[in-house]
Amino acid sequence: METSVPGLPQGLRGDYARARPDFTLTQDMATYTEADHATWRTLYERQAALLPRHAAAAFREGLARLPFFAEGVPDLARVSRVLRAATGWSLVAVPGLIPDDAFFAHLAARRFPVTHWIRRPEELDYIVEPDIFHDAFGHVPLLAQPDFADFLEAYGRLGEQAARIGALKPLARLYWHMVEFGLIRESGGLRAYGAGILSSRTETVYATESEKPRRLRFALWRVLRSDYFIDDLQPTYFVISDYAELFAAMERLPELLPLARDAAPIPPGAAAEGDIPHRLA
Ligand code: HBI
Ligand code: FE
Repeated sequence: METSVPGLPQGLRGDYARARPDFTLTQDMATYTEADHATWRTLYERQAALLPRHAAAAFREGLARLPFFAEGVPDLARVSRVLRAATGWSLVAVPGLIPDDAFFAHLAARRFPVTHWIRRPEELDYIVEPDIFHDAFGHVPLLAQPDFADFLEAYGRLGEQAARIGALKPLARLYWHMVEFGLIRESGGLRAYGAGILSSRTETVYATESEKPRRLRFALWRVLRSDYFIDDLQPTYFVISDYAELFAAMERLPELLPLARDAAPIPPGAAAEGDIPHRLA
């Protein structure tokens, strides 16, 4: 289904014609085949085996609130009931990536957009566009963590402001590095909480154990200028000590966004002045 929607790349897989003006659509559980549920279970079981050693405690705690995730593609309305009770967040089904302004508006209202389709069996290990496994398995568990839930709403609120001053790029970097590929230092060592990491078998191990990538202490000004690859393992990861650090950083964004918009980007994997390395124990 080829589609062309202003603000989106060409050729996205989802059925955008079926979406409402806010890009939401109704998830129809009857449309998932047994193969879809089997794909979900295979991906779930692969990742579940890695979580005790590699995933942040908050991710594991969030997932424990969703035991039905082990059974197959989840009913988003059922997940929303659990999330609303925890942090007031809910999920909305979307056809896939949606334009920035719609995306920010949903986050600002504590609604997380979740792609309704799942990848094909032959795409098990790598997929270009986020599917329901990336969005629901990767992003949802942390929405039950109060500080992270607050941060993501605040992030959404800043999106509208950033769009007005042409500073979406630094904001997208913040999302990429700290929502998709964030690491956290816990008593048990270095753990992953980012959705892009925890929805990928290879990156879950690489991000937390490989000697190859650069790992730096989270610093907002550094992250806002740090460019990234979208189709490879990350050469640089940023490490927080707690999720409140992310929420606290939001109050400096209005001041830093225009500066980061005009600053020279830091290439993926490069070192920069003032970097504080996080050393693997
Ligand atoms: N749309 N459905 C969906 N999911 C995302 O994660 C997403 C998006 N649109 C834009 C976007 N992310 C990024 O540009 C954010 O940095 C805003
Ligand atoms: Fe994502």
